[in-house]
Amino acid sequence: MEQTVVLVKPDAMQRGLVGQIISRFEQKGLKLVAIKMMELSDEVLDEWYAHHKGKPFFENLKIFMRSAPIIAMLWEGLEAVEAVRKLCGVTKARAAEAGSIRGDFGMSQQLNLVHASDSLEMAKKEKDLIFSPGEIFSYEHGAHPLIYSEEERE
Ligand code: FUP
Repeated sequence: MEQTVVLVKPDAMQRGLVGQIISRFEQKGLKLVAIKMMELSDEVLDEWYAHHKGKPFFENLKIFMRSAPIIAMLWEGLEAVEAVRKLCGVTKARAAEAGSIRGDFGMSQQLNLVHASDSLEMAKKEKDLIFSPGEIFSYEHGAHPLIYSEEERE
């Protein structure tokens, strides 16, 4: 099964939305395998947003991402990268689908509440940037037989 990284960004932390955001992933049937509160360093953010380096919003984006601690999580599930991106909604929150996290809680393109890995390759890179192996847990999810068919669990 795939693993994908989610960050609860500083705006969602400050607005007290951590519980509601985590609930979305739990309710979907994803399995939480790592979670921690942390501050992102300038170096990590340079790596994280390397594809935006040099763009006009880059420095402000880094300032925003360092304005409060964040919650980092690793969620596991079948085709989890795509499923989690859908739950988050498109980048510009005011255009995001109602029902998605950004669609339900936000209006901004930068203060858009959550980050989700955009590919399996990025998920692996982001996982290694954030978590050490000892912080990632392997366990049986008790509800899996009610969430996936037998073939899907193989
Ligand atoms: P996403 O994968 O949805 O997080 O979106 P991107 O990788 O395109 O953008 C990463 C972050 O850059 C966004 F969450 C917010 C920020 N951003 C801006 O601040 N302004 C922009 O014009 C585009 C992105």
